[in-house]
Amino acid sequence: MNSPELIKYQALVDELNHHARQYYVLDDPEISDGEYDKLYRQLLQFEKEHPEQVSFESPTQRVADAPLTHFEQIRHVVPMLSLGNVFTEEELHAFEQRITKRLQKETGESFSLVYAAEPKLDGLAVSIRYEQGILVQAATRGDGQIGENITVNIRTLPSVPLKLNTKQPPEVLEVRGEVVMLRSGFEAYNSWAEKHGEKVFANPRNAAAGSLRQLDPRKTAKRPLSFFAYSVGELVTEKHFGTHFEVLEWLATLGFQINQLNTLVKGLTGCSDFYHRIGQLRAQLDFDIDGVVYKVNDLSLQDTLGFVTKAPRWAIAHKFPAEEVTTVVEDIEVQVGRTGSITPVARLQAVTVGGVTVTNATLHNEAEIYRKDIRVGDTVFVRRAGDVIPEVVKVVKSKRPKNSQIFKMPTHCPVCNSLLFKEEGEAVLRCVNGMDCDAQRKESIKHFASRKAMDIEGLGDKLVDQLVDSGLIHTPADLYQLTEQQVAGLPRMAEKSAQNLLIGIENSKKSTLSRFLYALGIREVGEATALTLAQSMQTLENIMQADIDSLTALPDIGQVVSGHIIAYFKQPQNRTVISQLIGHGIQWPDIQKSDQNNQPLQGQTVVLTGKLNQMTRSDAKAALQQLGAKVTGSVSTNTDLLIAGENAGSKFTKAQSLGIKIVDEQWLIDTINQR
Ligand code: I6G
Repeated sequence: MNSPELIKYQALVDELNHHARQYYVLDDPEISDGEYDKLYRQLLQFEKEHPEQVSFESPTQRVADAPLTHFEQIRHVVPMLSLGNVFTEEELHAFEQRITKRLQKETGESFSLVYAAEPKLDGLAVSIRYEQGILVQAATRGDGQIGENITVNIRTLPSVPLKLNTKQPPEVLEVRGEVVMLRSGFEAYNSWAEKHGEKVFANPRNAAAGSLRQLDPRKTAKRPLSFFAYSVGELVTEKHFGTHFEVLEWLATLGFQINQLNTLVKGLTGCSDFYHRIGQLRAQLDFDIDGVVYKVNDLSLQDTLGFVTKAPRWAIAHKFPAEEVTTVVEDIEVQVGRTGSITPVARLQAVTVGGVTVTNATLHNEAEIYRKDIRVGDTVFVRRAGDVIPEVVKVVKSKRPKNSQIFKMPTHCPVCNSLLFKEEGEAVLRCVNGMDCDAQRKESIKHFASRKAMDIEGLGDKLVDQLVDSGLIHTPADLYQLTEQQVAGLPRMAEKSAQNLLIGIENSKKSTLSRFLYALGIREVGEATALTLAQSMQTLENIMQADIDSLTALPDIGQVVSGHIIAYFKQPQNRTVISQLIGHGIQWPDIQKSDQNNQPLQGQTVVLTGKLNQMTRSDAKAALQQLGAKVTGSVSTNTDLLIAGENAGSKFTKAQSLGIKIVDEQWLIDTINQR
């Protein structure tokens, strides 16, 4: 392509991106659909003739043309926190009292606070990372520490810019927000799906979640998803912001969609008025919401307030009451979990609540049933809030049948009949028969195959039950010896499904050490612990041989978890299954060894503040991580070290008041050079 042609091509890319933004982000189209399609066809023609010149920004480049095998795990550099909740005006009042008191104590001043108020969208939280203005990664929230890499899917959303709309992009920007399927899009998608024999979704939230979890981005691209930005994670820029609202306004200029209903309010009255106004608008909105969010608008006050374990002190979600309906308890059964925990479950007369048909509700544990006095035959109120398992709120005593019986927990496991135990200080009863109990065996295999573990496509819960009941498998290792003939011979099993299952099993062999560890189902070893074990110890052999001292020396692993890990690897049958799995070809890439002896900041929590002169912030951060440090955004009692550049502000004073060691940029450079 000669250069005038290239210029014309780039202008066409820019023009199409501009119109897509007007349409999808600003809801203010400047041209008709037909005119847009005409320009798009011209672009396709150019690109067909000059494939070597295709720009990464071109709207044709949003959709990758090959499916993934599974989603890689990503640790969030800045954790994706959750929000505290309030349901009543009294709780909201207590929130404001708490934070104004704290601010007064910390600063000696009294405040009447301004809040940024916004509707709380009921979708999926994601984090989208830009480096030098280019979209490089997108991840789900996951458990807040570790999410899944959904970059190829997020790229297909027209409301997500592939390149930030600015000539001076920040070095790093992580934009956080919610992906939703608009109600209008949801209705249209479901009627299309019904006509074409595709899966119909129960509600827009499930539709958004299911669409982002598609391994084939070509399918995600067909789903009408929108992204609304609400905050930032890691941010490396020369720019300074005084308020949360300024950050949102900046995000809007960069090309992100910000909820039009966001506004600033004063004090409790402002919050409460906003809550009622949005509550009244709720039914008319084109997106589902489950409440509103208030955030202290002043960023320096946010800094002063800091965080509790997993949530900011300076923000709160004011939730709408969850829908409650009445139904009848037809039976109470107990379920045996993967680790033998016994959970009572109410079987209910089918009822629709929160847009979903509910037939079961958890009763948590024995004490909860007795406290609420729930009996078979009772009419009960059932609640389903967001994504959580439905629960029984209370019994309508006036409707209780005359001859109803108090529910009694069983003394023996309903599956293997062994005697149940309750450990001291625990609320739950347990079956301690381990893998000799068919229920625990099945649950362990389901966990092994699950999405965040070995991610075996095509192996649903019912199929695991069938495979165990028919005697085809006893352990996860047996999965890898199944033949198509065996699977196809199961009742109600189509040949195609049998083939798909074997492909899913084969694909799962390429895994990672952390997924494999998580899949083993060791008590209290969740995804984050599995990742810590894998990254710190690098090989399975090291982990299997680790003693209590080396395990408790790792971040966030205490005596109890270490005890479970050691006990697990001591059991000969567990070691046998592991060696069979590896013998069947399960493998993972080597983990890069970092020299622990050469990590002078190993295990330390470090905060960077102020302007650095000799290195960029992202280089400083990367260097600190290489030195073994965990880099966080705010100073607290957990901080070990503050690196203060020029004009360090409130973080400096806070670190001083907490007696935290403070060093300058030169100290960091000297430490790097001494390695
Ligand atoms: O503005 C928000 C909306 C929803 C949030 C948020 C959220 O969670 C679903 N979470 C956080 C941690 C923040 N803002 C800061």
